[in-house]
Amino acid sequence: MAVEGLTAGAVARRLGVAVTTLRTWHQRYGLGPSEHVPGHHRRYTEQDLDRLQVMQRLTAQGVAPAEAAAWVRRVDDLDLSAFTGTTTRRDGGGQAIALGAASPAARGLARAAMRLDAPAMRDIFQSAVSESGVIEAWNHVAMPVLIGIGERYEATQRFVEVEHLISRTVTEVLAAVSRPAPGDVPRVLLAAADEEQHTLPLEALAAALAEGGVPCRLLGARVPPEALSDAIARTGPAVVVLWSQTPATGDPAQLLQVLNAPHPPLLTAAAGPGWPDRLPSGVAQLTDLAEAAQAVAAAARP
Ligand code: B12
Repeated sequence: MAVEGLTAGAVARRLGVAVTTLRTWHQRYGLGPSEHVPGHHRRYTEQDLDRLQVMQRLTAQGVAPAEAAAWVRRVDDLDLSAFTGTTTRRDGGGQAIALGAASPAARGLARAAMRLDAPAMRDIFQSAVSESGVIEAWNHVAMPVLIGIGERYEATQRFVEVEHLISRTVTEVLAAVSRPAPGDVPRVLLAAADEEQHTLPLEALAAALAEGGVPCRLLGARVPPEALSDAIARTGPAVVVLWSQTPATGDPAQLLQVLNAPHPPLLTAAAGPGWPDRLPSGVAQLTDLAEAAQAVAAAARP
């Protein structure tokens, strides 16, 4: 949503508050318009509107305006410069990495994540999935924010709560993508490597496959080798994709075990940045969601 350059009247209408209330918030609490258009009154930017939405929600819940404004400023302090294309020194000495061309929806998601606004996060990501499909929404909305949050965590050792809430929200939206009819037997098995807790990319793959009418079984996080073997023996998949996010979980012995199963799948694929560069021969390496969805769908065709 491009809302750059809104007048006070337009903002008041969007928020359902009086223009005089906006003036009070501006004069008393400094929550005014920040965009300067030469020869005009200042205009409200998308970020100003975000702040005022928080202010409006809190005051509607009975929080005193001064306290609500203090909260809005605290959220501002956490400011996601990582998503706005600027490079700033943050507390903890961390250097935020510019993401430059992040989409407006990604910036909106990042801001909603920073203020722990789960309904807004869900709304933004859900709209992106409905409008552009899982692959676009993952690549251009969820992924830049997740990578940015990872960088902020690394630089500051903070924002674990943001990481958890956004993970939860992304999971919920991806899980809500409608699945193929229950009669279709899944020929695809997706699993995270042993001790691997990162599962969102596999959840995105499962949702992207579902959009294309391909059912799958998603075992989820931390799948021990014996459990993986048992699942393969019991379901005879045509495709197995194993996700490793970090080198700590990327032991290629897990891939060899799949290749050496009594009835190995047609396609054994390693996905994620945790695997070593050299993989056992016979293992395909998947590097992005679109490629993965295409390769898996092709191999799963009966
Ligand atoms: C969300 C998250 C979590 C959540 C996961 C929730 C869930 N259900 O998945 C939780 C809180 C559980 C978590 C835990 C931990 N995390 Co974490 N986490 C993340 C975060 C923010 C996003 C993870 C993710 O989904 N990545 C996927 C996409 C968004 O990122 P990417 O892998 O870089 O994408 C590239 C490729 O993978 C590819 N790609 C993207 N999507 C897809 C999809 C498919 C199908 C394919 C084939 C390819 C593909 O394209 C990208 C460009 O090349 C990352 C940051 C990051 N950069 O990934 C940290 C990150 C991965 N975590 C990290 C760490 C350190 C941890 C913990 C050890 C923290 C701790 N101290 O406990 C634990 C790990 C525990 C374990 N054993 O697994 C580090 C890893 C550093 C490293 N290289 O070793 C990261 C990089 C954060 C950081 N910068 O420090 N984490």
